Amino acid sequence: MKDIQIKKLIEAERKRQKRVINLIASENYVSKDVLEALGSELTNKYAEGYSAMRYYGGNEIVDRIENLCKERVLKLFKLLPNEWSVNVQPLSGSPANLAVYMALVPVGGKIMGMSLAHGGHLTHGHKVSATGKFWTQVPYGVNQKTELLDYEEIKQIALREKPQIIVTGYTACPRIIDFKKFREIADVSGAYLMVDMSHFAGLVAGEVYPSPFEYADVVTTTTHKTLRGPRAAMIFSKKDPPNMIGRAGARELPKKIDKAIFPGLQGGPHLNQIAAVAVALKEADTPAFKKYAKQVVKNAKVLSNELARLGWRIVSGGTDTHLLLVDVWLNGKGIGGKEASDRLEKAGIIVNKNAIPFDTRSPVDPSGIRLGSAAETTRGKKEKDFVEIAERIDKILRK
Ligand code: DSN
Repeated sequence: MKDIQIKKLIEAERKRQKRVINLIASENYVSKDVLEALGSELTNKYAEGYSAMRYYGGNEIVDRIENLCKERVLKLFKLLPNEWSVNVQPLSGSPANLAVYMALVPVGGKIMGMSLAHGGHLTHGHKVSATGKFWTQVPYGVNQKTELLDYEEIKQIALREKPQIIVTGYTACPRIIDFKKFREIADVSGAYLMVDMSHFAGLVAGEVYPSPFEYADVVTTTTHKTLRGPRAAMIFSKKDPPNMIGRAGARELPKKIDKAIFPGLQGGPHLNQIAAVAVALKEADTPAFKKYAKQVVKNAKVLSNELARLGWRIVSGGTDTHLLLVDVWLNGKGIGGKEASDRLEKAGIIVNKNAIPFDTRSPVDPSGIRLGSAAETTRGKKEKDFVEIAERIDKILRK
C-alpha cells in the first residue's frame, strides 16, 4: 500500500487485535479468505437491482456471486427455496431491520420490541433510532426477579397493544428464546413475528441454539458476530406464512422486503461484502464450525461459572449462549461498569460496559459489563483459558 499513514494505522490495529483478549460479544475474527473477498475488485462494480434485473450492464459475474450467496445461506440454515426467500443486500443490521418495518408496518404503526435497557437493540423501536421515530415502540422487558422473559406478561402486552410486528432476538440476553411461545403470542395478537438472530446466528448454524425458522415470518441477522463473516446483514422472509393466509399481502413478504431494501433504502449492493458473506457461509457449513460453535458456548459457560464462583453476579444466573452480563456494581459493593471496562482495557481485556435490567445507574456508567466468547474461541481458546481469563478479570476488578 502506498498510503503510508493508513498502512501504519491498519498495521497498528492488526497488532492491537493480536495483543488483546477480545471479549466484545458482537465481534469475531474472520478468515484470510473472507478478507480477500472483501478487498477484491468486486468493490468496483455497481449492480443496483437484483440478479437478472439490474439497472447497469456487466453483471454476469456478480449475479452468480449473489445467487451463490443465497444458495449457501438457505442450505446452511436448512431452508427450502420454495418456502423461504433471502435478501443478502443489507449493508448492516440497522438497515436490515429498518427495511423489514418499511415493508410490513405502516408508518405510525406499532413495533413491539424489547427495551434497550433490558437487552433489546436500538432498531427494535427505540425512540432515538429511526425505527422509533417513524413507528411507535411497544416495549417489553424481562421479569425483575428472574431476569428472564415472562411470556405471559409479553402476551398480555401484545393482546392489549395489538402491534403490527413483534420482535425477538436481543443484544444482551444470554438465554435461549422460546420461539414457539412467541409464535403463539404473534398469532393471538395478529402480529408478524420477526426474529433478529444477529447475535446467535452462528450458534444456530452450529446447531447449539434452536433455529427460529420454524416459527418466524421474518428473520434478520448480521453476519459478523458468531457467524464469523464480514460486516453485513441478511433478511429471510417466509414465502407463505401459514398464519397470514387470508391477510392482505400475506404472500408478498419477500417482494415487499426486496423493494424496501432496493429501491427503498439502499442503492447498489456491496458485492465485495456479499462475496465475503458467501465465503463465510461455506466456512460455517462444516463440521469444524459446529465444533467451534459448541466450544463458544462451553467457554461462555465456564467464564460465567468462574466469575460467579469468584463473587460476581451473573444476570439471569448464567448463560446458554456466547454472551453473559455481569453485574459488577453489586448494589454499591463493587465498581461501576465504566470503571470496570476502563480498568480491563488498560490490562488488555476488551469488553463493553452494559446496562443490566432495572439498572439504577446511567447508561454511560451502568452497573454491568457484557462479555462474549466468540472471538477468543476463534483464536483457539478452551475452557482452561477461560478459567484464567475469569481469574484475571476478578483480580483487575478488585484492585
Ligand atoms: N452493537 C451491536 C452489539 O454489540 O450487540 C449490535 O448493534
